[in-house]
Amino acid sequence: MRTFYPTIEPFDTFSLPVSPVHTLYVEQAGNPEGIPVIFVHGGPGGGIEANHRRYFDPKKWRIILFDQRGCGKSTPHGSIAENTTWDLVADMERIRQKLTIKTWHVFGGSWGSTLALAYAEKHPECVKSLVLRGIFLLRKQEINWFYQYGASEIYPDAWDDFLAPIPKAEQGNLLEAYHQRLTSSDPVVVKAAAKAWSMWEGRTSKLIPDAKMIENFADETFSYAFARIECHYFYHKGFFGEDDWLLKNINRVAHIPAIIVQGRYDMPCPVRSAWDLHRAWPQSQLKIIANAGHSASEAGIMDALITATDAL
Ligand code: STX
Repeated sequence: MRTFYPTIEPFDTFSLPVSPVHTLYVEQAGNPEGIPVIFVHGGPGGGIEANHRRYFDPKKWRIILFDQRGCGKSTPHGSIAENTTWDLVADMERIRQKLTIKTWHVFGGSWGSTLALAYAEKHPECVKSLVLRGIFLLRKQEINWFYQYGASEIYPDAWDDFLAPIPKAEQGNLLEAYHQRLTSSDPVVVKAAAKAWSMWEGRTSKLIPDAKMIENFADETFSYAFARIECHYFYHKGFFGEDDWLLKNINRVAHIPAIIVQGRYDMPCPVRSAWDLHRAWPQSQLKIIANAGHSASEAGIMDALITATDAL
């Protein structure tokens, strides 16, 4: 089984203003002369971590990572103004141009798979390959599964805590109820809702619960951006206009080599979506990990992801 490459520090970090509101944090690690790869993090609102650099051989790759609008070290923290899928796609182009990179490989998991696909379908000529994990197409059925009914049947204990901040009368539409609270002008209301929203995902993201990871999801600063930005994107249906936008436009990336890695027991992003994507995109390679959930750091998922980046 492949495991993480050694810890590395970035050789370059910078701030990139991308709109009157937002400035992004961007970093480069690995080999400055290496093959460019852009790492697309999850959430939306999750931010990058030092371990995200470790899915790539640092001798081979020029690894580019950035915090998407409103999260991690990007500013303003938790802002949902001027923050849509298409803003983030445009930001990736801004980063590519700023670094004078012609084409790059794109690596993303969970929401990172959503954004990577949206980017590739808009700018296929810039994309050399896609490595996608924990496929999330942001369709109504996926939002409903995780935030209304489905995953609730497998984690009823964690689900009760997710319901707790919402009165019974509003539980028929939890996305709406959470959206209202996460955009409230009362910081106490926002804070409680953000923690409950984020904990639900933290508690369901690994096949075997991981106390350290759950603690990270509960963190006040992290959960504020993560919950507000996720809920904003999901409430607006990912800004896709059509439920099936990513699948309908798959022909635009059909020729690009793609590896899909998916945990069989992924709760936030059930394997159905990886299957639907693979069926719509026969040239893609799908690897279902029999003993894994959602997280990129689970052993089988990590093994498949590093095997994939080594093979490219
Ligand atoms: N939301 C799942 C997602 O993108 C659809 C995601 N889950 N956890 C993460 O992202 C982080 C580990 C990046 C926080």
